[in-house]
Order: sequence, then C-alpha cells, then structure tokens
Amino acid sequence: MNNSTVSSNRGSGLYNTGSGSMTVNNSTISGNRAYQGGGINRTSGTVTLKNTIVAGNTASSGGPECYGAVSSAGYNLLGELSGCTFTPTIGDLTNVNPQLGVFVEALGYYSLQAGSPAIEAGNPAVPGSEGDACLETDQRGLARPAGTRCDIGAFEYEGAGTTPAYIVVNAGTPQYAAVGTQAIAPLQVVVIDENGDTVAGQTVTFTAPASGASAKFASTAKNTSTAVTDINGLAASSAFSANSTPGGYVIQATVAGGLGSADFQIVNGSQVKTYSADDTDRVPGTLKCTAAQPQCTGGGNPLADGAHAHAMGTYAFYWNQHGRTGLDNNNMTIISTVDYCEKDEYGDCYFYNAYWSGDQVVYGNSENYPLADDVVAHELTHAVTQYESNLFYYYQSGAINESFSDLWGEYYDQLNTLGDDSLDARWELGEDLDYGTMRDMSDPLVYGDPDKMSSGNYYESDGDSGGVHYNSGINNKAVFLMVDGGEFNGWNVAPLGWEKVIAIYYEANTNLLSSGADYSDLYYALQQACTNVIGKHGITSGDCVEVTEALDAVEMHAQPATNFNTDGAYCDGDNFINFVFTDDLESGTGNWTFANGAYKRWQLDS
Ligand SMILES: [Ca+2]
Ligand SMILES: [Ca+2]
Ligand SMILES: [Ca+2]
Ligand SMILES: [Ca+2]
Ligand SMILES: [Zn+2]
Repeated sequence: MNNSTVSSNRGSGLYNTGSGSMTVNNSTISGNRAYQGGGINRTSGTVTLKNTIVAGNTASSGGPECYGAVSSAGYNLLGELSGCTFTPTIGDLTNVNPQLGVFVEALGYYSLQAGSPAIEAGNPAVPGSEGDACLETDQRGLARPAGTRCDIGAFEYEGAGTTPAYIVVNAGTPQYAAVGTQAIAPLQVVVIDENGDTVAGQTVTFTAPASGASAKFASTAKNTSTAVTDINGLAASSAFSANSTPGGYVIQATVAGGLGSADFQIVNGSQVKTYSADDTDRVPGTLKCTAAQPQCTGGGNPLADGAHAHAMGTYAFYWNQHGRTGLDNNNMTIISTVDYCEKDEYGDCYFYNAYWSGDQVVYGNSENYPLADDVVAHELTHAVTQYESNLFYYYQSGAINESFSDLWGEYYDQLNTLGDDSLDARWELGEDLDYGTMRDMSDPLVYGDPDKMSSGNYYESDGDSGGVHYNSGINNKAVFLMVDGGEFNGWNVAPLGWEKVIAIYYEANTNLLSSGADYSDLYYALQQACTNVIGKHGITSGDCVEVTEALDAVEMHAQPATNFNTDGAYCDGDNFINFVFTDDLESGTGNWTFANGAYKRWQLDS
C-alpha cells in the first residue's frame, strides 16, 4: 500500500488475518477505532511499515495503533507503542504526536502542521530510488522531497499556502437542530490553496438564509458570522441556534478569492430526548441527551447514541421525503428509551424486542436494536401511522400497519449509507441486529411469510395479533415489485423507483386509509393514491398501471382462503358489540354493487 490515507474506520485501519505479506510505504493511518489494533491488527502474515505514520487511532481493548507484531523498514512514526509488538529501527519515532492537520474528508488526506516531527524525517535516500526510500510523489501527486528530505506519511509538507483556492467542509454537516434551541456542533471549514496546502489568516463568512427555516449565530445574534482560519487553514463558526421555523436549509461558508462555497445541510426539527432504562422496566428512565447533544453520550452508551442519531435521522428523512414535521406532523418530541428489560422468574432481565408504545419508542437491552437503522425507522413509522390512518394493530389492518413500518424503515436504511448496505442486504429487515435478518421484502418466503394472498404461508390464526408480522409480506412484496420491478406470479412490473412509490404510499397512509382498512381497501387506496399524485415526483398514469399490476401480482384483492374471515374474533359475553353501520336491505340493494373487477364482492360506495 503506497501513498494512502486510511482514516475514520470503525474497525481496524488495516487487518491482516491471512498468510499474505503487506508492505506499507508513505501512508498515514489515523482516526480509526476498533476493539483491538485501531490502526493495524495483525494476527497472521506480515505487515512491514516504511515512511509511514500510525497515530491517533483508538482501541477499546488494547493496542490503539497496532496489535500483534508489526515490522519496520525504518522512518516510521508511531503515536503509541502500547499493545503493539514493534521493534524500532533506524529513523523510527515512537510515542510521538505527528501533529497532523485536520482530516479533510473531501480531499482524503491529512495535511501536516508546520511544526510536525514528520517533516524532513523520512528515509534520506533519493525518493523513488530502490530499497526503502520514499516514493517519488506524495498522495496528491506532488514531487518528493519538498525541502531537502522527504516527510513521513502520505503528505509532503511544502509550507503553508498563501492564496486561497478552495473552501471545503471539515465537520458540521448534515446537522439537526431542535426548533428554537441552541445547537450544536460549530460549522468547520478548511481553506486550501491549489495544491491542497492549508491557508492561514483568511476570513470565512458563514451565511444562513435570511427568512424561513434558518439559524442565528451566537457571536453576532444574526444570520451571518465570520471566523479566521488558523495555522491549519481551519475556521469554525460560533455555535448557532435554530429559529422557530421547522424545515431544511443550507448554511454557506465562503472565503474571498476562493471558488464556490462550503455548504452545510441543516434541518430544524422537533426536540429529541433519549433515555436509558438502565436494565430495568422503568420508562422513560434516565435522560441521556437532547437534540442539543447530537453525539448523545459520545460513545459512553452506544445504544443511546444510535437511538438518538436515528431518531434525528428519521425526522430529517420524513422532512426530506414528505415535508413532514415530525411524527405527528406537529413537532412532537421524539422520546426513546434504550436498555429496557423485564425480569423473568430467575431474576434475569432481558427484553428481545423494540416497540412504539403510543408515546415513545422502547428498545430492549438485547440484539442492539437501536443500532439497526431500519428497525429504528420502523418503530418511528408506527407513530406516523398512528397519527395518520391509525390502522388497527390486528389482522389485515395490522399487517398493513407492519408493512408500512417495514417499507419506510427500509427506505430510510437504503438511503443513509449507515450499517450493512450491501446489495445482498437490500430489502432485508434487521440485517444489522445481532440475530440478523427477520424479514425479506423481496422474497418474504425466505422467512416463512406469504408473498401473495394464495400463499400457504398466509397466517390464519389469532397469534401475533392475527399474523401482523407474517401477512405484512404481501404488501412488502408489492412494494419491492413497484420499486425494483420484476416478474412475479404471471405479471411483469416495470420499476418505478423509491421516490414515486413512497409518495403513493404516503398519500394512502395520510389521506385515504382508515383504521379498519384491510388488504382489499389497500388495493383500491393505492390505485386512488397514485391517481391523486400524478404530476408529482414525475408520476404518470402509466406508472399507475404498474402499481395495479404489482397489486394484482400479490393478489391483494383476493381472499386468502374461501370464506376466510379477515376480521377479529367476536367479543366474548362481557362485551357489547357497537354497530357503526347496519343495512337490512329491506329497500333493495340500493348503492350496493357486486362487480369490483376480477375478485367480485359486495361493496357499498357511499
Ligand atoms: Ca520534506
Ligand atoms: Ca443503511
Ligand atoms: Ca441496511
Ligand atoms: Ca434493511
Ligand atoms: Zn412493527
């Protein structure tokens, strides 16, 4: 590995478990975090370093920079030797801070600060000559050496830049700010010259929108503020407060003479409060953080951190997709509790589930539920459904409720680049849980769920509230067919993509369905929803034909079995049936019809 920067991994920067031998030259390995061997983990094979920086990595168990035996061919800089089997040889610097500049993600490397011990400390042989010499150019393609001798690491220090060419975001985007409260992490930019060298002493102007959803900076009490770049080219805004208008906006940072702007994506949203039940059944429990602490505990309680980040992420997702302001569309506080459990008869306390209680989300203390992005958005979507169609949570209305949570949860998952987002995991639900995937929208049969109404997997008894987590498979399969397209059950559905499909489902959930809706109602509601949103998101009447084909492919309008009763069991003797509608048909069939397409049934259109 030559001229490379390895940074920001959760897991070792380099990991050699095979028999291979790895040689690393002129590289910088920093800012990685793992259980052991944050920078380098070598359990077999060999790793040989030359002219390389391994510093600023962390490990929770041992060996922050490296774990296992790592060999030296000279002129390396190691931040910390503990936990590492490393015998320094010529030119090696150990237990030394390399004084790296900031890691600019957009550029992919760390600059070096002016006083860095890595400068002029590489192998003194002519760069590019044989043996263990430095490489001819650095990671940017600039010739080595600058000065009289090459530097350790991937970046050859040329001296500070003087002429700003670019301004890039270093930290602070995207960001979430609770409406009307002070946020949050300052906005950070780096100003660099044409060669990527940092430029000090430049005035950076941060500008938030003049009206609508926006923010005010603490330093000026206005929507603009300035800051001057330091020796690392770094400038940070003062803290800022979200104004009272919910919504998304951009704060721009510019520098005189620089090209373009550094843009920060901010969403003003509801308050977010995350608690721990501390391994008891008490909710909400102990407050861990609010929206003013976007990192929540900053690693102290990773489950709280996960629940908190995904709660804000789900808010931003619903805003971006649907212009929705929070779970109730009125910015109710999002409350989450992690580390919840219930004692069993032996006094052990575990809880293998996560749920929306009607007021808040509760995550059991097992399986790492709050770290699974699709699970978190699934639970929060139960809240959205509660405030919209309010589908009853049993039998087919419950299965639809479950499927809605799955589809918004999975779309949130697929968009966010967090967790396992490999192609294999696409359409799986819960792939980031300890026990792994529990449902598959593309092929519900894999987990024993029905993929069409006539499937033998249709759940007919009253367990699981009438099979809500099984029979969700029917609509899940329809969503998969609409988004990705495909042949199924004699139908060939053209792909519409998520943006169109999610708009159609949102229209159905917010404007068309009512609490008792069953799959037959959903069959009509989705077709009506599609018609309602033609012209939006590029949706055409042709797309609505594909929607109908997907619904017919899963036989959504059919009964799962002849005379199958999709409704709940009758009340027992202690309860009274409350009739909300009766018709004795004494005055004829009136508005009743018996002609609703392929699957005939009596229907009253009011
Ligand atoms: Ca040099
Ligand atoms: Ca994801
Ligand atoms: Ca995923
Ligand atoms: Ca998933
Ligand atoms: Zn659910």
